Amino acid sequence: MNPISDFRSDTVTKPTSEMRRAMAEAEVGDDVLGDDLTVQKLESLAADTLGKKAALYVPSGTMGNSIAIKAWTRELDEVIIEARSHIYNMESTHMTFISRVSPRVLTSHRGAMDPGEVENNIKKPSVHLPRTSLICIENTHNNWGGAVIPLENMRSIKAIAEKHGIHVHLDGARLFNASVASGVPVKEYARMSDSVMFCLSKGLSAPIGSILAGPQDFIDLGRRIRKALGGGMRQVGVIAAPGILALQNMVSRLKEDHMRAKKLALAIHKMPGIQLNPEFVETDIIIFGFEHSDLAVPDLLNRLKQKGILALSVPQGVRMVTNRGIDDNDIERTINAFNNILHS
Ligand code: TLP
Repeated sequence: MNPISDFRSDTVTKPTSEMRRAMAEAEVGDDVLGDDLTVQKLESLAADTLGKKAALYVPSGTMGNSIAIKAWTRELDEVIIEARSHIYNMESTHMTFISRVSPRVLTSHRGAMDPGEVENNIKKPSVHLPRTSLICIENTHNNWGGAVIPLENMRSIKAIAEKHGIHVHLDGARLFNASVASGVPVKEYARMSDSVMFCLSKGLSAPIGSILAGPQDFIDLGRRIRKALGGGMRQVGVIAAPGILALQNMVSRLKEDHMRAKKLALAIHKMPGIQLNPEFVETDIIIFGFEHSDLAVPDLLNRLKQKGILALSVPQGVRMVTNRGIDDNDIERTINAFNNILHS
């Protein structure tokens, strides 16, 4: 058993020894000058995987989303975005800070915005009104407990966007989780948006980096914006090399994370204080409400921590994410710990 069962995120995954070897042996060059063959290999593999024309390696998902919004919008524009989305809630306000656009925040059914409501909120600019230039979708949806947004929902929103001549950006930090859980190929999801960001550094286990993919002129502009944000990197192959292995070898294992999350959810959902519908645990994220007569969320987290189990407090209650560092023994230990804390 691992000394610590770390469920705080799938970002806590460490590179495999194969990844570390690839880092040591990576062919590198100055990427700002266009010389790094390893990052070029990663970018073209990522573009092919998503069925997009071009891709850009960026240090983080947040930078990928920031670049996308900056590239698709102009100052004074408005962006339609879901109320619990990561971009709106957890990316330090780059929409207003970097792109100087305002969010039009819509509620949703477990992360899926209603297409009719999306259409009703698209504005043509006037002396009073901003221009709507972009719709952002998140799949899987982190703050909705890793919910998979149905392809049909994305298709309807894309059709509306096309009708009104506006773009769709997909925050697909965990797009491969969505694909593994639903059986829908990533290319299909990617077709429902103009640009896609996905993270190599979460369940796919690479240490650093995300990909932004889209049309060639969008990526050319994105490369300039990345430089302006300080994200132009030099011998970047050292960190891009594990990203190649992440895409080649790590996608199929995500189903193990999903199975373990489901197993944990099924085991704990009826315990005192826990408010969780295990049917809603579709991928690697479990978010549950917690209302207990003797324990508040911080108490529960402390008691778990004393037993070597790490989880996070979120506005909805508690978040636990399975990842490559969690095995079946960690799940058993965690179920026992919950039993012990909540039934004593
Ligand atoms: N999410 C992180 C934290 O920020 C909460 C996590 O541990 O889940 N989009 C989505 C849907 C994300 O979940 C995240 C990271 C990002 C974008 C940003 O990626 P990074 O952390 O690489 O900037």
